[in-house]
Amino acid sequence: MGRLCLPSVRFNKILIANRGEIAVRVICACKDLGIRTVAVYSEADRYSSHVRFADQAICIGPAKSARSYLDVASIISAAEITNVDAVHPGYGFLSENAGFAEVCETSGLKFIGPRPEVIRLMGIKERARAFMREMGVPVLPGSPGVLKSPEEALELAAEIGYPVILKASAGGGGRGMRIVNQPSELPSLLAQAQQEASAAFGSGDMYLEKFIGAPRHIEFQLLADEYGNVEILGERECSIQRRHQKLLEESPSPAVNDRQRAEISTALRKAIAASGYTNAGTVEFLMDETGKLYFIEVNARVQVEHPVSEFVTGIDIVKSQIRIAQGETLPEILPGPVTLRGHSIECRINAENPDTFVPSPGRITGFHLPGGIGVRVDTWAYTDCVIPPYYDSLVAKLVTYGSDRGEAIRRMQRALSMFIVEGIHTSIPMHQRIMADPDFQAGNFDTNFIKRFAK
Ligand code: MV4
Repeated sequence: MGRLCLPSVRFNKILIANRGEIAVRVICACKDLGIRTVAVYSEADRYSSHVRFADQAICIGPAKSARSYLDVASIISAAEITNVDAVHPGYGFLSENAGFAEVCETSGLKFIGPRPEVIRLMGIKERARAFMREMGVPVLPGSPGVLKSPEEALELAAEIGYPVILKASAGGGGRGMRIVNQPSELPSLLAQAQQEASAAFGSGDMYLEKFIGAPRHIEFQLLADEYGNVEILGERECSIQRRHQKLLEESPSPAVNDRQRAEISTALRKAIAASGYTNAGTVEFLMDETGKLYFIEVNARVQVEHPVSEFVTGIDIVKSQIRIAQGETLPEILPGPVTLRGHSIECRINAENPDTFVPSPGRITGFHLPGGIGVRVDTWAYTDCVIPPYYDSLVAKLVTYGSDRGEAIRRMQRALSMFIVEGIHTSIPMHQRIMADPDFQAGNFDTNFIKRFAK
């Protein structure tokens, strides 16, 4: 019996088109796979640890992202000079840029992510929404497509009931949204939002949804190979965030039960397979006050918070991304059926004032990492490193695992108390307050939770 021969290749060398902890995380996966690595860095990151840990490193430009980590020509040149087989985009920067994925492919480089046309489709939020609805994934009541006129918007809003939310088709992640409480406000808010969206995203297309005032943000992690196999790796609870910046994530969500998880996973497996989506991705949902889940958008990249899913599934998501891109099948990559076991929590340790959230770049003069059973730290920082002011303020991700949520919380409290960062402000004290909060401990919170912690 001959096994079906699939066109899988082995990468010899991968370029990581990113910086910080995620660049280090991708280097770890490459080392585990025996694949050599090329780091790219800006002039501000000459002494960053991703440069040190990669087999080769190339400077791609000045500190400003637009002239380095977002400079497609510089990155492609670096890939050609170093003769890599593939490019891992990490998160942020060029990770969801369909044009970049396309240039990689036309340059003979495998882009470790979905195909360009699928990235493009998922970036048009109203089309992703229509697609999911057709596939039987629950979506919020809303417009069938792009709003054609203020009159149509008023008609739809009257049917749905106020409040409604206007969203930019090309937006996402909270940009280009307007909440409308009554019909009288709608025409002017729509015009404002359209103008803002055209300026920011080059498209003023808007759509409309029923507004959920106190939602939980819950997202499902998936892996899809290049042969139509899809696996759902459970969900993450991401409601504790401020201004669309997540601060803490966990898996599983305290608000999702086994039946609901199974229902959503079944619907998503079918929808994702039909969409032609490949590699790793996340499907975001909002949970309303009655506990129902509604699709909102797809993130076509690996996310900051992927380690909590790794802890509860035992699956290395970044390694899986690389193996999928090599043409391997999910049955080859995954050890057996996907099961969720125990509980994991991630605290984002940011260089910022824990009360005001004001960024706090500068030199770390003293640094000690926690460890011990059930603790993982993903970081690029070290004693005497300098946090540049040009990029996001994520210094480390502190992730704990426990056999249940209580154990994961206690281990987080232990690890936070043993995490020492001197010379800059960090969000560690804020996380200590969250861990001690009775509502957090009870799993009783929504996206408005953090308002109580901001001064
Ligand atoms: C919503 C919403 C309420 N109702 N959509 C913000 C991020 C983007 N992905 C979608 N967002 C929201 N969409 C409807 N129909 C509230 C938000 C929202 C939010 C969502 C998740 C996490 C934090 C949030 C904070 C403010 C608003």
